[in-house]
Amino acid sequence: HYTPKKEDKFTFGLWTVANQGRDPFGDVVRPVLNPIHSVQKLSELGAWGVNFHDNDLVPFDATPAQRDQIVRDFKKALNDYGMVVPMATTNLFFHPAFKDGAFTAVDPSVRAFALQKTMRAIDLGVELGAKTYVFWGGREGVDSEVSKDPVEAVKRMRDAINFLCEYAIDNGYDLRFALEPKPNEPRSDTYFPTVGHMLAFIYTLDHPDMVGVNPEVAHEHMSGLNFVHGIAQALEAGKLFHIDLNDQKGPRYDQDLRFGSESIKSMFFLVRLLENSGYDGPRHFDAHAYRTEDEQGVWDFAAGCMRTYNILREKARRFDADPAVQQLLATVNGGNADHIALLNQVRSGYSKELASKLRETTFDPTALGQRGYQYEKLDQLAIEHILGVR
Ligand code: GLT
Ligand code: MN
Ligand code: MN
Ligand code: MN
Repeated sequence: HYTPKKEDKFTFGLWTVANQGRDPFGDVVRPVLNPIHSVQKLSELGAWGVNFHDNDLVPFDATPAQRDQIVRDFKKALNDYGMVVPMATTNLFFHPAFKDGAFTAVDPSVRAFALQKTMRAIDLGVELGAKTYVFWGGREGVDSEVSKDPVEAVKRMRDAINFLCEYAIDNGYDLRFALEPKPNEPRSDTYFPTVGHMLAFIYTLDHPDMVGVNPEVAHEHMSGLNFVHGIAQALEAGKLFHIDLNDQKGPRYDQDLRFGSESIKSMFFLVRLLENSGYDGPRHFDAHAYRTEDEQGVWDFAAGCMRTYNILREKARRFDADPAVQQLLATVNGGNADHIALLNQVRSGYSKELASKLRETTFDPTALGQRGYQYEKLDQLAIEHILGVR
């Protein structure tokens, strides 16, 4: 039952399996993958859908007639192989025109061109069924602080997102936007570097309800942050519109490793959180195969991402069902009944009576300081589940 099924809602970016292994020090190592071939292979492996940048599907310089032919063929492939396109996005980072960014570039022609390219890419995504539209900052940032006014950059990003929200509404599109943070790379500093920065920005927009986040494991780890906590805050705010699953070794360059291949413990808690939260969006993988792999290695990579997710999901279920875990968790979360009642009132809202009740309550800080929390025992149980001995 680790075998991926459509109802698991696994998706891959066309750019992930088609990654040819180019890096700053070496050229491509794998041939171009035809998007239709990727759709077929991913479907056979049990994926639910694919996502794409405009130019993963339609080349940057395609004519309108070529575009329409590509869309027709791709639609047929989706239909033939029973695949969906839940998300789409824009490539605003590859072409040299975007070397200083897109929506925040200093050159007004670049900023206006970026809006035009995104409107067209939104049309393309919606035509193929996308319900979520991702904005990854790409080159929105600086190498030298002298180059841009960082306050103006925030305003420019807001102008762009507000305008594009209106564009989607005006066209009657059933579409939500998901903003994807990353702290650096390809620029040495990117604006809106973390989930927290993005969440704060969203509430300054004209349509905050339409906009959420698309956090990526590797990107938060690059900032040295706890990904599970970032996801929890996004979920609690109703803002987890999409998620980019992969893995990463510490705060380095963006490694986009196979999901669950490195940070096994935090990925266990991530999957447990996602599954228990009722999140029902795509489980999207934004990762790629090692540069050492040939095409077969790419499909091994894709199968591995999905299989590891399902293994962790099963482990999380068993962990939560383990009586020893349940008993310890109940003990840990229990406590003084009067104080529980007080705190329930705190959550329901302030009152003068409650404030004076709280002021008059007596506590025993010495006893509180002497308490043992049994987290060693609890954590060891988690480790034993993860390592497969329970
Ligand atoms: C690129 C980037 C990813 C983004 C993709 C969407 S493109 O691969 O590294 O993190 O999610 O633009
Ligand atoms: Mn990503
Ligand atoms: Mn990444
Ligand atoms: Mn990436």
